[in-house]
Amino acid sequence: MCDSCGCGDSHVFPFDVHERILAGNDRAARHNREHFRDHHVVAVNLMGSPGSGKTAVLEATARALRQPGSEAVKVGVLAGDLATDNDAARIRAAGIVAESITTGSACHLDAAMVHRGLQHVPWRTLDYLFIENVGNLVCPAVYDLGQDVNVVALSVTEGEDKPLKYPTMFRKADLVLLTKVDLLPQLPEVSVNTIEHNLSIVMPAPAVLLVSAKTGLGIDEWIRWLSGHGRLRSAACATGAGAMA
Ligand SMILES: Nc1nc2c(ncn2[C@@H]2O[C@H](COP(=O)(O)OP(=O)(O)OP(=O)(O)O)[C@@H](O)[C@H]2O)c(=O)[nH]1
Ligand SMILES: [Mg+2]
Repeated sequence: MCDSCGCGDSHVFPFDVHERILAGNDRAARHNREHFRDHHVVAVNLMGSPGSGKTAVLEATARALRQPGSEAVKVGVLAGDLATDNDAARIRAAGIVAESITTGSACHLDAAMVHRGLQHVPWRTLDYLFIENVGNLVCPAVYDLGQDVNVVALSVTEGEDKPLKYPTMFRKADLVLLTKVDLLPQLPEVSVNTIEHNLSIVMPAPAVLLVSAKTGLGIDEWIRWLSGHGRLRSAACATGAGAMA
């Protein structure tokens, strides 16, 4: 149970109290968004189930950005976690500046937490700020953080029906990263077509990339997709990857 939102349970917080919490969050999110716009930082809210591969994608992104032509792109991470610094430590080890936002009992990040987190990363100097949300397919979708784009990591091991069962998050996604595709040969019962079909039912503008943080498959495409949303465009062109249409 999340102490701050009551996870939408009207026995914990009546509807009007929950509405006020969200209104306050929206104000803080607008403030964050103004910061990001003023400093030309593209903020990416990376969401998904626990263990869907969010941190692994960020590690793979860090590795890809070390390639010639991409080093000039400045990237940082705020990693939401209930209790540990594990994810931020992994990302720092991969060569990207990263700090944890420790939420305690909260099952999602909110805009005020992100604002406080900004004090610990040199965000004004970044081209991209990735905000790895707490692993959860429900609550993070409700809280605007001031991000420019929402990305959801959905792993091939989670079940083909997850977009239909947790539509709110997928409805808000600008992109779904279908992760751990290197495992597909071991999962003959999993159909990528079915997952894509289910995503097409709930996403207003379906956009899916198949990636493997383990093999690196799809990571260039992911970086090309990011290039369509900010300054990675020039780096992608420099490496011959080209800009996303
Ligand atoms: N085979 C394979 N395993 C992966 C891949 N990506 C992540 N994993 C594994 O999946 C597990 C979870 O990955 P994480 O990156 O920690 O997942 P996460 O979404 O950040 O997890 P939380 O932050 O706890 O929600 C780890 O054991 C990873 O090694 C992948 O592309 N292929
Ligand atoms: Mg993680």
